[in-house]
Amino acid sequence: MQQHNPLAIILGGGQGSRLYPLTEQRSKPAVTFGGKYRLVDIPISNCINAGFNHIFVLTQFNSASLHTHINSAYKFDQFSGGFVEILAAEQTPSSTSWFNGTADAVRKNITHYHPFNPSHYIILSGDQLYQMDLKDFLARHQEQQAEVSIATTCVTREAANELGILKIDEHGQIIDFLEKPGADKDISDMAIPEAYRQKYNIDPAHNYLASMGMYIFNRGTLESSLDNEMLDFGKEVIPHAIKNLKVNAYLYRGYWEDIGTIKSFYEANINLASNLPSFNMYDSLNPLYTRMLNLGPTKFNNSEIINTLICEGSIISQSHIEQSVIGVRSMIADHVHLSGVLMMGADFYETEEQKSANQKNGIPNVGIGSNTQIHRCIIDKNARIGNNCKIGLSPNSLKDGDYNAYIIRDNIIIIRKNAVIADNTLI
Ligand code: ADQ
Ligand code: ADP
Repeated sequence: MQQHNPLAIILGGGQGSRLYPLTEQRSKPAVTFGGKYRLVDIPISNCINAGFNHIFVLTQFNSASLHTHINSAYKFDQFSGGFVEILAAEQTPSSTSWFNGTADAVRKNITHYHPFNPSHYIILSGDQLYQMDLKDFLARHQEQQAEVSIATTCVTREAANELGILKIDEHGQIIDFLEKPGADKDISDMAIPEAYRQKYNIDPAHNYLASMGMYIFNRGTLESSLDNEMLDFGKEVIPHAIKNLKVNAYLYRGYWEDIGTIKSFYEANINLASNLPSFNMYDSLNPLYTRMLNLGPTKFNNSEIINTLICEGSIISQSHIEQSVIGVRSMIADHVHLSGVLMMGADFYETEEQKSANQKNGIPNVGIGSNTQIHRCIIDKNARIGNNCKIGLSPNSLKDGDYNAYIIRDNIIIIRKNAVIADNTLI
């Protein structure tokens, strides 16, 4: 491979409104995932596993929790020279506004990249689940002598609605691009050519090539592509590059999931607990890094656990848990029944004094009280759920909306961070 010194830029999110209320108090990259990770750990781990350890994360909302996580999780030794640094939107003498789109976010921070003298910029999205060999992505970019490369995946017509769709010729050259065509537009002429499909053995149901929102730019190419007023990669910079530059489509064949909505976030988490998860967290060559916690092993007292992930430091007593992901420091009392629950866990343990005070004040302890049953629910951190509650057991009666302690979206109940759900509550 040729010499290179790539700089990774992770687009850490606009407001994250589609993941609300999980993004009420934290930025999207800081949302927890798999009970012990944060979303940002995924692109950062892919970079580190490729040996790309100059990493910036761009964000603009609620970045305090993200700072805490990144500062405690990613410490490089002085010899590697690696770093993960957050660039939050800031006012400067030349710019007083927020980031107005992905390209604007990258442009506004350009002076921060120069000291590292990058050969390439690798732009990654902060809310996707995948394991890509980014070394291979860069190697193909160099081999093709491209100025820009776009990572792509094959999708169905339905999935194409909300993605950037690339039209290629039978040699794989990109000839057109359409950002998020929607359901009504006739895009049949954008379908992958038969010869290309056969060459790569592509399932005929997945006959559109979608941009994964991940790009490699040569250094000069990115800087000149942003030397204008364009605000967004998908809507402006990429279509313009396709018309004017040598742009290569990199075909990625592994698992990839955009986890920007509550529904896709919930399903991607619960899938981790299935018999054969789509995302492999047990690959010693591609570990998923996160913050180390000094927690005791999880303790099960006479419980039944089926297809479930349970993270460190939890105590579970005489309960039945299935198809669920249970985060760190989860306290689950007697005779609880959980199915399809993503419980994010807790930031702290309560002392015996705190528990007595809770009892005096009629507040449940952090965790889940006895005899409670919960189905299809996301429980954010430090929530207090009382005894004898029935949550989500009648999915047909759930109505989307904001009910203070919890909200309902796509038939999924989301209990807010620090929320209190009193004994005997029915949702
Ligand atoms: P989207 O993901 O819909 O489509 P966008 O909303 O621009 O595009 O978000 C891209 C990434 O940037 C996300 O991780 C988002 O959180 C982050 N982001 C958005 N605004 C930001 C801002 N102001 N500052 C920092 N980060 C910000 C894109 C492409 C499509 C492609 C899909 C694949 O435009 O062509 O198909 O990704 O998911
Ligand atoms: P989130 O994890 O919800 O994004 P933060 O990262 O800001 O939020 O909060 C987690 C940190 O705050 C952890 O380090 C945790 O130890 C600490 N913390 C939060 N609430 C409490 C509390 N009530 N008591 C003790 N520590 C807490």
